[in-house]
Amino acid sequence: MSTHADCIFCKIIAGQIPSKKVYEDEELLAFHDIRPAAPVHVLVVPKTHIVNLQGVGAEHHALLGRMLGKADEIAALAGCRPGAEGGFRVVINNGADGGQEVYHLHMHIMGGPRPWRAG
Ligand code: DGP
Repeated sequence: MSTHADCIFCKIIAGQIPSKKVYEDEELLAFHDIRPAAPVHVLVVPKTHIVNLQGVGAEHHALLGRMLGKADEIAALAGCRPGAEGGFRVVINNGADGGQEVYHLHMHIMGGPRPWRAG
């Protein structure tokens, strides 16, 4: 597993910075966003340090698929409502033009009753 000493999400994964955990397995961690943009706002991160989707290698395709495949389960654990009346948004920001602030790949899951501010 690759970690970066100065990466805030690697520190959360290592337990060096506290977080409100929603889900954890051997490859992924999900925790509540510190600056929620929706009533439910969690981040799903791979435990291995991947910067973002730019230049991601084929060796990570299965892991990326798992992140998406786990989205519904993690959204439910976090409190997103099920079914057509509920649902959630998934966002991955990449690079400066993509508005990425933390350079450890993370998938935002946002949900809960509208209106909420994320466009
Ligand atoms: P992005 O713009 O996609 O890189 O979003 C980074 C998100 O990470 C932002 O919504 C705030 C969140 N965040 C930054 N630092 C921390 C932290 O220390 N703890 C938690 N829980 N979230 C953080």
